[in-house]
Amino acid sequence: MDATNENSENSVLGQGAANGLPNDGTGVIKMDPWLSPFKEELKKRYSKAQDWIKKIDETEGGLDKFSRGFEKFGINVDSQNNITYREWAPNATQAFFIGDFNDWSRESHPMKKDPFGVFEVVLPAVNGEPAIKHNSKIKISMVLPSGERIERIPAWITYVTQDLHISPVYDGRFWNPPKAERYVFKNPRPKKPESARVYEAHIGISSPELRVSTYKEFTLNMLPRIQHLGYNVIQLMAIMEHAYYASFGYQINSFFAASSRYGSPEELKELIDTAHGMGIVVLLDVVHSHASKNVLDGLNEFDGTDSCYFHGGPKGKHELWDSRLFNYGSHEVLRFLLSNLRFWMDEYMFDGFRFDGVTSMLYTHHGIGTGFCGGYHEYFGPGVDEEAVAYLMIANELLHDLYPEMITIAEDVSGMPALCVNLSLGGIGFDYRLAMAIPDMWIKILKEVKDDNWDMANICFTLTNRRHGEKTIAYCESHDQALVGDKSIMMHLCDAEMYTNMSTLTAFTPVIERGMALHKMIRLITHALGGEGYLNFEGNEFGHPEWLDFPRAGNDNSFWYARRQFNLTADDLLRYKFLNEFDSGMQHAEQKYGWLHSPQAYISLKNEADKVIVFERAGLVWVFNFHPTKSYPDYRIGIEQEGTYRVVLNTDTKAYGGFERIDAGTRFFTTPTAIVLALESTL
Ligand SMILES: *[C@@H]1O[C@H](CO)[C@@H](O)[C@H](O)[C@H]1NC(C)=O
Ligand SMILES: *[C@@H]1O[C@H](CO)[C@@H](O)[C@H](O)[C@H]1NC(C)=O
Ligand SMILES: *[C@@H]1O[C@H](CO)[C@@H](O)[C@H](O)[C@H]1NC(C)=O
Ligand SMILES: *[C@@H]1O[C@H](CO)[C@@H](O)[C@H](O)[C@H]1NC(C)=O
Ligand SMILES: CC(=O)N[C@H]1CO[C@H](CO)[C@@H](O)[C@@H]1O
Repeated sequence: MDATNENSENSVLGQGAANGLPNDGTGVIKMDPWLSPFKEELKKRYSKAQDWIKKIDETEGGLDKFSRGFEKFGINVDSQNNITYREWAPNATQAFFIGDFNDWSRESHPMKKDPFGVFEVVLPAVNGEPAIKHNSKIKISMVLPSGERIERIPAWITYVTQDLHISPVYDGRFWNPPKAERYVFKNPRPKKPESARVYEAHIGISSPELRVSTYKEFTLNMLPRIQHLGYNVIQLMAIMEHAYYASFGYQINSFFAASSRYGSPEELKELIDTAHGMGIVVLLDVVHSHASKNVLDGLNEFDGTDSCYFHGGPKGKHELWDSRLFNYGSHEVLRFLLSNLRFWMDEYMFDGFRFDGVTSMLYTHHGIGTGFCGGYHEYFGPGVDEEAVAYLMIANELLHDLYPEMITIAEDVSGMPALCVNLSLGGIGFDYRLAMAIPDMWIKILKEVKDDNWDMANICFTLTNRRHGEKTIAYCESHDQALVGDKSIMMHLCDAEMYTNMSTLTAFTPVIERGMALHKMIRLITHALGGEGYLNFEGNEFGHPEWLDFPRAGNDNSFWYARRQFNLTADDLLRYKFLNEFDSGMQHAEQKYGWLHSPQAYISLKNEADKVIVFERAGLVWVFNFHPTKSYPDYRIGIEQEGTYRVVLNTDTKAYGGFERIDAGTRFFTTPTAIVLALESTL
């Protein structure tokens, strides 16, 4: 997008017309005629986004400039080391810049207020050096109309630290390392992967040790592991600074700060650059759905009022999450959030975002107490927060325009139509949505259904029930399933026997044998049928035991469950290594055959009595036998393309901890097993 382009409205939004489709937000009706009763609503949505863009063009010189708010707001250092600090705090009457640099004087550095509520102060360089030392502590002190004094951490601050020995309240820091200490990126961003194989990770838990792991350790230990497994996308959770570690990153207090728990900003840059060098793209979990209600070190009551960045009153509060809700209809909030996205892209070289809590953003009821049954009326009308919809439309359009290779993923449980369709057609513009119904299905089956009662048709239906023309990322379990009082799928399958019977020195028990087989099959069928992308939460690739629980008062601040026991796979005498190698085999097979970016599977057989599922995708034939006891020699299946097929992936192979009951030469497969066959000519 070009800031100087007078006509950027057309360059942004004119694509629909060029395709011969209506240029009014209703193009998506061509893809889904069921949307036609909502034509007027679609038009309204589209024109709301368009009006915003027009207004920003007129008042701010275009979206590009508008979304580089970090060049104007917060603390900026110019080429001659003058420091300028600007802050939007419309309801404060006076403001002062305070910190170590002026011995916290509440008088010495007053700021000037402009008619838009923006305070400004310039600190000229001292002998050519910045007037504030790198990493020293700073704050803003403000006077309210009542005369009351309040102190806040700058809203656009890029580094904050917490010293729990002194106080849980964060210190704002001026991050301005000398040139020699700044990380310099070496690798270009990799190309956007055709198939997204996503490894969802959390820096702090990424070691077996009972402490918070670091960016450095992740770079050193985790990146090679993820590369070996064959994932091409890393989705980093809990990076934006969050005051409460146990919130899993969901109570953000400083939106522009990378969490200092794991190390310095430069160390996070090194992590991302190193991943890029391996051809892996890195996505940030961005939380724009809500914010921490912290006042002293958050955005809450920033200028002393209940509103500022948020809606005032009950509309600005999320009851269940006990947090604040942004006012997406405010010009300055829009600047803050759009600039936040660009900051992570430009400063850290992230390759895109997983937008957290999209359902909460889209609806005024935030999805609380609402079951979405798929009736289209649920997606339009008064239940929808059209300001949030417009925000997400603009964010996606801006990002894809500036960074054509970037990826956005929506965490939405509601099934909002056109969420992953271009704005030019009237969509909200995400690349992918998460298939949140799939993990729910697996947990339900594992909790409630006996082995011989698994419903083949229902499994196939849930795995393939998705919107045509919109891409979905499938997963068996994410961090959610490990966190909310639940446990990992492997733990559901094997429970206490994981502690005693995973040794390769003892014979398979029936529970471990079945559990390992099903763990591989559940992943494989989800991978193959469930979407256009696949996601794994770190550790589950090798059947991580137990669950996640972060240190908090209720568990005596224990790290016991706030870690990932990667060394279980390094132990040659344990069976976890087989599950790990299977995951690697599965990802690499996808890399070779590209089923995720091939058209949906054609399911040729769902046999409830035999518990057999057969389908074809990407020219491969997939055969699953879920039967707990039966094997089928000489089972006949129909195949689209005749020829000689060979096994390319077999859950029962010895390398994956199986029995090798099917070898490539025979036509047998046995309980419970899955094989993937490819035409010999493609091997
Ligand atoms: C904030 O200031 C504006 C402009 O001075 C005023 O109109 C508004 O009522 C104030 N809001 C609050 C909550 O005090
Ligand atoms: C820095 O401040 C000095 C003194 O106010 C001023 O003369 C100079 O132009 C400023 N430098 C830049 C790059 O704006
Ligand atoms: C894994 O590492 C943890 C912590 O360093 C250690 O306590 C445990 O014994 C190790 N387990 C294995 C199987 O190596
Ligand atoms: C959506 O836009 C992207 C690029 O912005 C383009 O590659 C893609 O073909 C578009 N899709 C549709 C359905 O127009
Ligand atoms: C074969 C084997 O090691 N079986 C053990 C599985 O675990 C139980 C206790 O949970 C032991 O009693 C078995 O000996």
